[in-house]
Amino acid sequence: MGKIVIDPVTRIEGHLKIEAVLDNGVVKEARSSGMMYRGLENVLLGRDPRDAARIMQRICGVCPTSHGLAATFALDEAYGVNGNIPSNGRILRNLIQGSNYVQSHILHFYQLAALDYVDVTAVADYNGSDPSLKKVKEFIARGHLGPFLPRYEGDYRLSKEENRAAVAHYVEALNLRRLAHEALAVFGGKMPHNMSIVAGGVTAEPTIDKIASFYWKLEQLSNFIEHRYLPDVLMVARRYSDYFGIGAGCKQFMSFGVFDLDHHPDLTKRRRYIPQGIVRAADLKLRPLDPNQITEQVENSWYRETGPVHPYDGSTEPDRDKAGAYSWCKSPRYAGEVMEVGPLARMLAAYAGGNAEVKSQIDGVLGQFNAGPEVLFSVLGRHAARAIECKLVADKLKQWVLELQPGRPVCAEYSLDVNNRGMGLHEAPRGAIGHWIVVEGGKTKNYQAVVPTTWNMGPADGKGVPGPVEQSLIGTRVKDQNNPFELVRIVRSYDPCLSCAVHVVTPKGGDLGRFVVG
Ligand code: NFE
Ligand code: MG
Repeated sequence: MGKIVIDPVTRIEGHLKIEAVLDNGVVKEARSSGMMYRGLENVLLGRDPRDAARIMQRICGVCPTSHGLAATFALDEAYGVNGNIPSNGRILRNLIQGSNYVQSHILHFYQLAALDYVDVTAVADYNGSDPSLKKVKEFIARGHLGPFLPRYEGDYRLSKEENRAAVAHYVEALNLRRLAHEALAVFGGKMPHNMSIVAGGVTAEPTIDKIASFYWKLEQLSNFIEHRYLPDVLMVARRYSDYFGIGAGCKQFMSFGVFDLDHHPDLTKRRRYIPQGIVRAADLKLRPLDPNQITEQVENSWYRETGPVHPYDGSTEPDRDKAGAYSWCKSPRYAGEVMEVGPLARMLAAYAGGNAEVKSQIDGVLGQFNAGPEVLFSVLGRHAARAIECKLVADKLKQWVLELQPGRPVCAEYSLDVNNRGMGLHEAPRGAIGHWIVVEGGKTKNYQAVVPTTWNMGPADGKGVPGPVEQSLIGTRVKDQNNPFELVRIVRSYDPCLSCAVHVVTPKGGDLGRFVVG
């Protein structure tokens, strides 16, 4: 028996610790711990509810748009405008959110995950004229492996030329990510933390020059995704094809659906480009989602015990001394069950829901590997799903921006003085995101957010069932315990973001207590 502790796992967002107990080189037990308490607490209580769409974005600089939009969907319902968002408002929300997807997926592959497969030191003796590679070579010559660390040794499988090409794309990706931020800002005002998405619609007016500017940026992004990102993922998949059989996880998937195609007031009935629902590996059927089945529990989390509670009734009272607890993440469950969320869940939902574009892309990739859908439940399945989604979303954005109608309304009117509540469900780049707000006398009375990384990285629940990442780690053979490539490749395939997961909003106020972390 041996134990591997990776703390922190770097090249992700936020502070994550992974512990794996090995028996004969195979992971027998695994723990995923959110290690940073953030304390973005209590700020919404008693405030104008509309502030949620701005303040909740501060949970995370990577996916603020998703939090802003989840808050806005909840506000749409609370203000009773959820059925009359103008078409321009709906489309502009999709464009702002979609730009963030594209940026986030490119970031995940190149800057975060690729270096588990691409050996950056292949550039150390580069003598050619590519300016990006010359720059990286200078970095290495100064003795700085800086942003490329940490790296393990012994399982880099690409040729020197492949490594160098991928490193050049790493640098190119930085520029393309900036372009995606600029695309978001065309209608969102700025990134991070857009100022445009508000209850009722958006504040940005579509104009011909903005439409052209957005389209041109997406054209370049779509080219990069098609000619760099997708081929690079496939190259990694060919060289590391054993990772189609590693990191399966819970094999139950949930999507809240994203990119509205109509204005149905009920979010569970709204038509969305990526559909809502539950998919299990066993039959790949899309089943409807009942938001009342969502609960969070804190059996193994550093919060005062409450049992499973629906987010409308949720609370967040830290208890750092709680016996047996090991994470600042809670354990969200759907109908009491673990669910994996993220691009793989969404692509499976779209695949099972009969989306022809998704089906053709996924079948195309599977065909290249002579494999059936079962290989999708894996490290490489997650990377492939993310890249395919990135391509499809970029292409859709180009189509949707041309559906805008300059001069037509972007926002609906509504009264601020309400007693109501609202639920905002959609999908952040990393998966299903939900915000729940209770408004009384025109002020925020209660607020809860349940986010993707909590679903994926959360600890075991009260029944002892481990979270999705923990399940992915258990049963994995680690070839070299000093270089646990398998473990970090599994964890990073989920694209974890701990700053999203440990946001800590206390709905009822009160003392948050004293914290000792570490
Ligand atoms: Ni901080 Fe986030 C996304 C959300 S993940 S990146 O995508 O919500 O928990
Ligand atoms: Mg929460």
